[in-house]
Amino acid sequence: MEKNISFKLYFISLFILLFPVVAICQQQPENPGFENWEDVGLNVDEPVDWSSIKTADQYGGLAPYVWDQSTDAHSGNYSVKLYNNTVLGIVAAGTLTNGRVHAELAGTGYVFSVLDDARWVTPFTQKPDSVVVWAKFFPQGGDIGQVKAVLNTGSAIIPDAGQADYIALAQINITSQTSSWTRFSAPFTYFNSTDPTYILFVLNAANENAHNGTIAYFDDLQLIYNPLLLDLTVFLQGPYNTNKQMFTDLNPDLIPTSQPYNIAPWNYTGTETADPLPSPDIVDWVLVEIRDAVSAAGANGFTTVGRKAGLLMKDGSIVAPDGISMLSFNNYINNNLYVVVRHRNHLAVMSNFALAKTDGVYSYDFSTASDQTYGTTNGCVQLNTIGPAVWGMIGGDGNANKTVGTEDKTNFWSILVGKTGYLSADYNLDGQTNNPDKNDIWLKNVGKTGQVPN
Ligand SMILES: [Ca+2]
Ligand SMILES: [Ca+2]
Ligand SMILES: [Ca+2]
Repeated sequence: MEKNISFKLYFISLFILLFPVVAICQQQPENPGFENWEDVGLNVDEPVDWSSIKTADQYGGLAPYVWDQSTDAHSGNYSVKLYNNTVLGIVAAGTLTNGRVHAELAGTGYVFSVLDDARWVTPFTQKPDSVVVWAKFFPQGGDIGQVKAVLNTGSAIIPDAGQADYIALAQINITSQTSSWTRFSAPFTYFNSTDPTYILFVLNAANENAHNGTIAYFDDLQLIYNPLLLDLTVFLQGPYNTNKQMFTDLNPDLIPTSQPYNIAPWNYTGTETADPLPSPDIVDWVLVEIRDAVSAAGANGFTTVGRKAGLLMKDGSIVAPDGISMLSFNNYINNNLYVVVRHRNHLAVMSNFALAKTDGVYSYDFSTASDQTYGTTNGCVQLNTIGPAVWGMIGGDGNANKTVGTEDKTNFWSILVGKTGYLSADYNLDGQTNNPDKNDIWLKNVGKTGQVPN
């Protein structure tokens, strides 16, 4: 109780600190369920933000109807029905695009974006992992139903053997009759690291040499973004033992089964629990924060896009509350990803470098060098004296105010000394507050300040 009271008194001023968790939404296609339709002066309405060959840049008047609104929907009220149709002896393929159709009387039409006309272009800046559509398909003569999505820089067309201005392409092929609504997906293949500016889709009832009578129904187009997975390694000075291992003295009796960061100054309301604790190797809970910024210096608190509580293992890895999985975030990073790791009585650390993604996982090891931590030697401490240096988080901040100061002794350690439990002044995490916490941890660090940008 004493701890809680002093905590609250001390942190009145810190309550004003905000942790704005800004949700950067994952961009999706326009009108992806084909629920909204508009009269564009034709016998058949078009889905809003989509167009077909009657609104092509030329020959629209000659073109047959190859699309329709269908009440046979996967969800909602409508789907789009595309069908191959013959006029003047030529079979036109059922086609729909978020760009515009360029029609030719014979041979090679294509779809393209009209950059200065919102009807025929879709600005798009993110990098999805795959595209999904629900479809029913009734082919004739070997037709293949297709959905193609191209991330591009604005002048791309589909099809284009040279793939000019393509950044990524995803292509779904539906190769056989599919009588009930079925989910199809295809991954994006990225050709370079350029950021996209537009996305261009084309949905077709035929690949090439369309056969009359083929019908395709499409609904619920969706872009999929894989979860952001973190593989982090960090050590706490307090429980550090040797050889990149930490003691686990709080485990299992003293570590709470719910994440402990639901109080000031963290005010993290996540519902992570680990009951029972899934591993004897757990050292303690940590709070992991992801920031989306151009540079480390610019990665202040306002760039925070997500927070999760995780379990710190004795080998320095941080895992999800199940004790096995990597921490996972459903966030899209627009700029660069920086990671902050917080512990209840150590100074928080932030990655000095943007995290790189390898095989779908963002990995970062704070322990290998001091410059892995933002602020370098001001923000971390060397944990060993022999062998390759191991760097870790600075202990002794009992009131979690970003500074190891006198109050961490007088207002926390002095009050709790002699007590056993999960205590803020148990700086070496052995379950007791006593002289080693003061002499071995706090005293060595007094005056140090956390380097994570506010
Ligand atoms: Ca629909
Ligand atoms: Ca402090
Ligand atoms: Ca202790």
